[in-house]
Amino acid sequence: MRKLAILLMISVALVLIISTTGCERVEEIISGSTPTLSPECVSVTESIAGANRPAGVFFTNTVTLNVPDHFTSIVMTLDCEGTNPIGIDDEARVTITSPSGQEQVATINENDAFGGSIGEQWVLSSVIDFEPGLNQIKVELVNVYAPPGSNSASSPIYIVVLPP
Ligand SMILES: [Ca+2]
Ligand SMILES: [Ca+2]
Repeated sequence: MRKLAILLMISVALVLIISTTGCERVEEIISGSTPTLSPECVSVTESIAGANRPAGVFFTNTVTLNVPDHFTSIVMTLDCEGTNPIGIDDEARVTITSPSGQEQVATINENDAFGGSIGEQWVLSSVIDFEPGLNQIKVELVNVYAPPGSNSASSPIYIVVLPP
């Protein structure tokens, strides 16, 4: 009876050792398969529903973008695909701090009181000289025209580096 108990304990221990080793192997495979070719993409905000807000900044977020040595453009889009432009009522004030400490400011998606476009609407790299490395990007969404009713809103905003 005692021999049987010892045998049982040994087999339980063996099963534990084998299953633990198996788990480690699975983890290794999962971390090893992480895709490395996808372009850099950071989320600034999910969509912000239309509402009546006073004129001024109604949303702020600061993100970090890793800019590679070579890229085609850096865009502000609805998702990480980098093809569908953002839409903001009214505009984004973007402040970029480069790795060297240089600060640049740009207004993106500006419009007049009738919705007509003014200036750069979504291609951030057309108005900002990006340095390779970690760039800090502060995005402030501004309600410029604030008539009665729904007067401020935003689509989702992602900042995407399009590779060469
Ligand atoms: Ca706009
Ligand atoms: Ca507005």
